[in-house]
Amino acid sequence: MTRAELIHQIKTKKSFLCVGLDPDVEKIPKFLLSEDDPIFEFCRQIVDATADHCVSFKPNTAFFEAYGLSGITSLERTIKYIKQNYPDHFLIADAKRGDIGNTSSMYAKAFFKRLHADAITVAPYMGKDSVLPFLQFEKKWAIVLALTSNEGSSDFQLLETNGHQLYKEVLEKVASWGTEENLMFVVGATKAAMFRDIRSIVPNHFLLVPGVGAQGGSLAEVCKYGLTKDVGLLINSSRAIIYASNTDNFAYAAGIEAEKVAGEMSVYF
Ligand code: NUP
Repeated sequence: MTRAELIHQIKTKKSFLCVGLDPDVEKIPKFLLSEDDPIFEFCRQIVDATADHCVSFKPNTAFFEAYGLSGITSLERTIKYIKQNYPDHFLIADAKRGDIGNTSSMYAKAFFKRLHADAITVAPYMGKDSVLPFLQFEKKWAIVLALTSNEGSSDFQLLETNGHQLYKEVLEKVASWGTEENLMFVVGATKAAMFRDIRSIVPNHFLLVPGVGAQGGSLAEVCKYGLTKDVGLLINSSRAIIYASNTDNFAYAAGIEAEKVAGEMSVYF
């Protein structure tokens, strides 16, 4: 998907919500467990119920890989279902890959060619040759971790280096490896106070922002400095939406929750 297509979707829907698909058999409604593929069935129903209110879906691969081969099949089926039924939604594989160049090339092939994801999250720790292979595919995106939402983000990302914090070095350097058409950054919603600094380094890049909902980040705080003229934000919420209820009406409840977040976003248009 191109940047222009993504922006068009966002402006048409007045939403920059990304629904995170983090399926967990311990948490999904029990009645789904009798299905042949409960994980896929859960995701399918969540996708159908929330698609009108979001512009993006983000399956986190860990929640599929945890079930081995059947989990990988559920992931493939989920992505295929989204691509077939909601081709205008931006599909992010949250896999946080990155390795020596030839290995990263295989990861890129796996997620872009085999799974047909639009984007993959990438850890920048191994440097330029580990990130570049993800930037070689037309209309595909690398979303590089800059300042993550978790507590441990301060262990490395906030360390002073070259006169500023490491995450700023990541933003500056990685931005020079790609373009605003194929590169985004992950910045946690729990780090809203830092968005002003972040926008001074990457004024136009899209930011994928997890951490609202279950992790307590504030949409309004993120928007204050994070929004650009092209919106420039994809705000992810996973648990708060997909586990809004675990009754028979779980999908409906997820839809209501997604609609609520999208409603909060609509005031910015
Ligand atoms: O910094 C990050 N924080 C984060 O939570 C980068 C991420 N990719 N994530 C992911 O976003 C996390 O692994 C999970 O899939 C989702 C947030 O889920 P929730 O807290 O909204 O349930």
